[in-house]
Amino acid sequence: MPQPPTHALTRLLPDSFPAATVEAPPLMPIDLARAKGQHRSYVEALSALGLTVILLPADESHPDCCFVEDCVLCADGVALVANLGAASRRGEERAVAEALRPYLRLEAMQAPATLDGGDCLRIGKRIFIGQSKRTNAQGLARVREVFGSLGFEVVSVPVAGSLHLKCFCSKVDEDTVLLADRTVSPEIFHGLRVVLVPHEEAYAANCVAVGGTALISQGFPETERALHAAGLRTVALDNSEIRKADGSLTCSSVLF
Ligand code: CIR
Repeated sequence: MPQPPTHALTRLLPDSFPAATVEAPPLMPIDLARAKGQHRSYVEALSALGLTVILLPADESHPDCCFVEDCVLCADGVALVANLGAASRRGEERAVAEALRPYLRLEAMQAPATLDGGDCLRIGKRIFIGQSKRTNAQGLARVREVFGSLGFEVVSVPVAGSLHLKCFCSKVDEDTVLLADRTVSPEIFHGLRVVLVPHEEAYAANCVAVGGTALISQGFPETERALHAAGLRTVALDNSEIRKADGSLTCSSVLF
């Protein structure tokens, strides 16, 4: 079984963050100072989970650079460095890869393969890969090539109507997935305990859980209740400004 993470890689928000790539412009513009404050609280919360936090400097030429999750898929001592699905984001992965090099064996991905880490959900020895606008069949094939030989089963999951797979599901522990109702069939996760979140709270199905504590987005009471009923402690974080840039909680860290 994969080892629990000991480290969290994060990256500061650049001042250019309000120009982040978005599916639709937010109703209210991003408040940069608040966004930075929310990111600081997130980093502190990761540290309080017992993780050693690595904080990379921001890259002003990449407004989305804080969303480090998308740059890499890590499992069992290997980091597959992504060819990011959004052309505007390509290049973000370089600093992330260099920061991981001392800890993990790096593997590369070449075009036409594309992949965003937000489409990658590893639970136990299975890796679920969302097939979205950002992650294509060649990206999936590269994941199979790299991680199949390490004993992982790689499962393709169609993603329509959401940016990434993890916009509506995430790992709670090695036996449990948090999933928003009426997104994909729970059958995809056969053998796992599925904690269901009401469809209206789909955003909160993206949590960062380590050692029985889940960081969740603030303002989603049903999700909090469901996680408590499943035996988890929760820490609710205000993620409202990050959300305006289509970010969730997992996207701002790489756990390894
Ligand atoms: C993007 O569109 O790529 C960024 N604005 C948001 C990325 C969020 N990433 C994630 O949830 N893994």
